[in-house]
This record gives sequence, C-alpha cells and structure tokens, in this order.
Amino acid sequence: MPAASTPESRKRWRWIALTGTALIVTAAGITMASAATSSVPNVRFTKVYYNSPGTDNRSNTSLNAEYAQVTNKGKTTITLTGWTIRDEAGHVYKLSGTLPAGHSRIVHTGKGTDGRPNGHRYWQSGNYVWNNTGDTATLRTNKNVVVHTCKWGSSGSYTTCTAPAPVTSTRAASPSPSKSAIPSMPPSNSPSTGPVLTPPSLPPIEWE
Ligand SMILES: [Ca+2]
Repeated sequence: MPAASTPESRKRWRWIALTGTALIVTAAGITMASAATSSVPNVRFTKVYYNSPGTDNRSNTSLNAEYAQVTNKGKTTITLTGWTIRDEAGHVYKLSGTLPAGHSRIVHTGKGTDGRPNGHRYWQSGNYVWNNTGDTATLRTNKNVVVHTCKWGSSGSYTTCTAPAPVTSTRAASPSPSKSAIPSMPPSNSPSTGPVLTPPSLPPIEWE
C-alpha cells in the first residue's frame, strides 16, 4: 500500500484506474467483433443466371433457365428454413430445408417439382424475376440478417457474384478503440501505432 495519500499520488492512482478501464473496454470490443464475425453463416450466392438464353418468351423452359444459386461455403450444415432470396423489386422466395457444407441450392424462376433434380427448387413464377438490365439479389437468414448481396449491370447473362468482404475488416481490424471508450487519456506521441497506453511522462509507481 502507498504510505502517503498526497494529492499527487491520488492523481497517479486515478490515472492507472482509468487506463485499466480503457484496456478492459478495448478487449471487450475485440471479443464482441469476433463473436459477430463467427455468427454470420458462410452461405452466399455463387451464381445468378439473370438473362436466360434466347428470347424472353416466358416459356417455362426459358423461365427455368433463369436461376439463382446459393452455396454453403462453411463447414457445417445450415438450416435454410425461413431464409429468403429477393430482388430489387421485392419478389421474395422462401428457402427451406438444410444445405450441407459444400452443397448448393439452385432456385429456378419457373415452375417445377422441388428436389428434381436433387438440390433444385422452383420459384413457380410465371414471369421473370431477375432483370437483364441490372438487379440485386439479396440473401437473408430467418432472422432477416443480410448474409450476401449479388449485384450486376446491364451486360452479360450471368454473374458468379463477388464474395462478401470479411466482416472483420470493418471493426476488429481497427487497432484504435473509440475515443469515447477512453476517458482522460494522455496525448500519445505516436497515434498511428495503436492503443499504446503507456503515459509519456509519468514516473514509476512508488509503493513506499
Ligand atoms: Ca431475366
């Protein structure tokens, strides 16, 4: 224990207490970011064939040549029941069943028998869903969390969709905790190196 409780020593102890708070807040922030990353299922669009071959004559063959494919890129089976695929215009298809790791689900626009062939599903629509001139496919979980979006323009007939950016790049990769998390921090001489919490001029702690 410190022998004396002078105003000067109280200042030091107060600063140490604040620094400790900042460290805990920083660690908690990183932990939360990691948990959020791992909670997002690794399922994404791997292909959208938006402009079926030939003339758009609304034949069932033409409608079914338009499709969206989602793939389970993770290592565990995902239950898709309650998940949705939708376009910009608000057409919604509800997914169901399970998707083992590495497997794909192909949703054709037209009419057909689900599961024939295996892994194929049918929107049962009498009209096209995906715009040839540009559109966005959005995949959401049963909790309405957007897992992936696939966007394309007016050229081409299909896209293999860009993989989603790692969630960690927006939060966990940032080494600096927010300013509000650290009360009364002394100024740092090298802010670019991250949360270096060593005070620049304080003397060592004196116990006697
Ligand atoms: Ca189309």
